[in-house]
Amino acid sequence: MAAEQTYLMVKPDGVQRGLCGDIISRFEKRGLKIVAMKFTVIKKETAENHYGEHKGKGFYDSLISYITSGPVLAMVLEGDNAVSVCRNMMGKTNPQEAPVGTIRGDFAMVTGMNLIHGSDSPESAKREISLFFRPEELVAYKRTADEWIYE
Ligand code: DAT
Ligand code: MG
Repeated sequence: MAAEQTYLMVKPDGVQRGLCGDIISRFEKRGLKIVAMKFTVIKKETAENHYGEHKGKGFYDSLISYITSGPVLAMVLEGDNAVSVCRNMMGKTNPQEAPVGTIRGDFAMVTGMNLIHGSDSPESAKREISLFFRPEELVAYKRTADEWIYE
């Protein structure tokens, strides 16, 4: 098992709709390890940094106001190929194209309210984790269940 970390975030619609527990639960049950978690309202500057790749696109302004409109649940999860495993669990960006069984495919209807963010590559994960967490906020511990999750 090569431990990889990824950044996940339940967006303001997920928090307001009371879906944090369901979403965390899916990742926990799959076998992802929780390394850090934070409930916070994102500052505009941080949001602009986080979504820098989308600056200039038509949806950028509404994306920034949506992601800063209320609290989010930010987390770092760890596991074998955690980035792609979590992306697959989230489903496509447009929830109407996301398969049933994914988070977006089960709980969301439109791209602008698609409930969850997840890093799209290990490089993005490193960048996003450092944007939202200080190194000492990542908790290193042995999880006894690992021997029943990984061969
Ligand atoms: P993802 O969140 O699946 O990584 P992304 O990085 O392409 O998708 O876009 C970031 C967010 O921006 C996405 O979750 C919702 C919003 N977004 C992307 N494309 C959009 C579009 N065409 N119209 C409205 N919002 C969009
Ligand atoms: Mg993205």
